[in-house]
Amino acid sequence: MVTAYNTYRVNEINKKLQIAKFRPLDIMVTGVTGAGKSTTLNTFFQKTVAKVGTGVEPETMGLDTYSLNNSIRFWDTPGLGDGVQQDKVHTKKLIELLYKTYSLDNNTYGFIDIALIIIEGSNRDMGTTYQLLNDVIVPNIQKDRILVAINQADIAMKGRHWLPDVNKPDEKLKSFLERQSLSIQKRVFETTGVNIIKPVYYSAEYNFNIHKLLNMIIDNMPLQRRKLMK
Ligand SMILES: Nc1nc2c(ncn2[C@@H]2O[C@H](COP(=O)(O)OP(=O)(O)OP(=O)(O)O)[C@@H](O)[C@H]2O)c(=O)[nH]1
Ligand SMILES: [Mg+2]
Repeated sequence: MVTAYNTYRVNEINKKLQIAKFRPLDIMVTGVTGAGKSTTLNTFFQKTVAKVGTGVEPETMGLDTYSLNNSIRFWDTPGLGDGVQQDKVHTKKLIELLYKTYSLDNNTYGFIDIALIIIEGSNRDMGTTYQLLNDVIVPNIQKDRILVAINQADIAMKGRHWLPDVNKPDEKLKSFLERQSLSIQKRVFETTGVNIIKPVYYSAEYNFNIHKLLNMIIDNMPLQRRKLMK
């Protein structure tokens, strides 16, 4: 299915990539298991089989990639919170992806440009999200390359106050989500020391606020290649 997201702000994206002198933008999508990472990407994009970009090719890492107009490539990753042993394996994979490099003009750069952390609207398993941030994300990628988004806005209040006919939250749920977004921003700062941009809330399942998620990414696209953390 081709959606309008394929062309959404595409000129701006391309302009930024021209300034940055690289393409595509590579985004690692992480979050606890069941947060809706895969659903989010399915909502956005067609799965890509074709390789994207020039010069820099991803190795197979057993991870699915999705791309938008040869401009932004998303890396779907397995979620944490499925058991200690699994988490160890998945954590290793995430860190490997964050340390995946490419060389250009005698410099080495990180392959992943942005880490996007997806949280569930119901706030289930926030402990695992903070663990993910503290153990995997924050030590291994620059703070200004970390974005957080809240999915499953429709069931944040257990399905109450969602208006299915118009596909959006009522005022109560909306203000709940607003408060939640601010409180997550605050708690992320308290727990990890990272001052994230206020998370957008959306519903991948019901295609609500997906543009806002894209806006957050496009507005915060880095204009430089990523140096590796020492
Ligand atoms: N109500 C609702 N359900 C959602 C939403 N997004 C995802 N889901 C459901 O949540 C479940 C998990 O979604 P996935 O996309 O598989 O989650 P994931 O983060 O990729 O999970 P892992 O691959 O296990 O890490 C599925 O049953 C989805 O249909 C949403 O916005 N609203
Ligand atoms: Mg998944």
